[in-house]
Amino acid sequence: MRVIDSHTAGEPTRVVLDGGPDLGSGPLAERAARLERDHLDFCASVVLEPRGHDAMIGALLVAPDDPECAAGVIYFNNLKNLGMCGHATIGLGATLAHLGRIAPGTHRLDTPVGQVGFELHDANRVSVVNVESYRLHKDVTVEVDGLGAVMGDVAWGGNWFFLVKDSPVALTGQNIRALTDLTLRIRAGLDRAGITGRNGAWIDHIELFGPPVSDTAHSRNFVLCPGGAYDRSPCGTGCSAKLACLAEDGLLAPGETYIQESVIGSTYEISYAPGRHGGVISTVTGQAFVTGEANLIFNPADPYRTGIRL
Ligand code: PYC
Repeated sequence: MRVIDSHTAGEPTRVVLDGGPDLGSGPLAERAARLERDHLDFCASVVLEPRGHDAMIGALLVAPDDPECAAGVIYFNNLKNLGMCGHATIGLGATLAHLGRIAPGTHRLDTPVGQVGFELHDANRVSVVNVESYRLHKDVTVEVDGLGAVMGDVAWGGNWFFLVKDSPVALTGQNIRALTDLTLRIRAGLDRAGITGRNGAWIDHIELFGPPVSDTAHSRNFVLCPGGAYDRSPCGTGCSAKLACLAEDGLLAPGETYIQESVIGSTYEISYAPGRHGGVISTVTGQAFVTGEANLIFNPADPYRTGIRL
């Protein structure tokens, strides 16, 4: 199986070029559901140790449903497919450029949650134009073990997020464990209370905000991903969810640039235009770097060929 690794603002992506499971044809949402139902061993084997690690996001390249798109892509971690993934789309743009498959300019991608656009500015810099993002609920209170009531918004940015404005724990590298523990408890509280996204969807990403460290940034975040790892980047879909909230609260005008900093200090430039259904169409710009090209080997005698799963 041929893969190309990259990182976007510190967050890793592994693009699977060939050798992945045959998911058939048709809408990407159906193919992504097949991946999650029948091929979780494949997903875990690509992204988990000993070949990967828990922060890694896989990107399975497939034929697009719409031939106008540069590619179809299904993002996944070890647990599930991700509807959309901002950092991995930036990583995929840089990877396709590295392979000589695309030139600078605008391109479209088919994803399970709809088509997204991206602009390749140069070998590393990519702007993603995400699916329409919106806030579903404002100021939802959730009871969190060991902490009490925490208030946040529920918003869609291509994945479901619970966004907490003022993190009760400082957003520093030294606090990663405490932040991970806190966000896992917030997510458990949401699950207990039956608080979900639209149509009962699991809110699998928790996003905490606090003051930025850099003078040029507007905010810093910490994002818990579905598998329990934290996002090293400012999280593209999390930025889209946040923009939907800022727009609805009248705190950011269309076209205005906002700099979102991650817990490791990497940044995205983000902005939005009004969407057609009352939400926002966000643009997330960041840099990705290819870090390796590899052939993954799956030896039937290897007891951990499908990843270490405890
Ligand atoms: O950038 O959208 C994103 C993302 C989701 C999970 C990890 N990164």
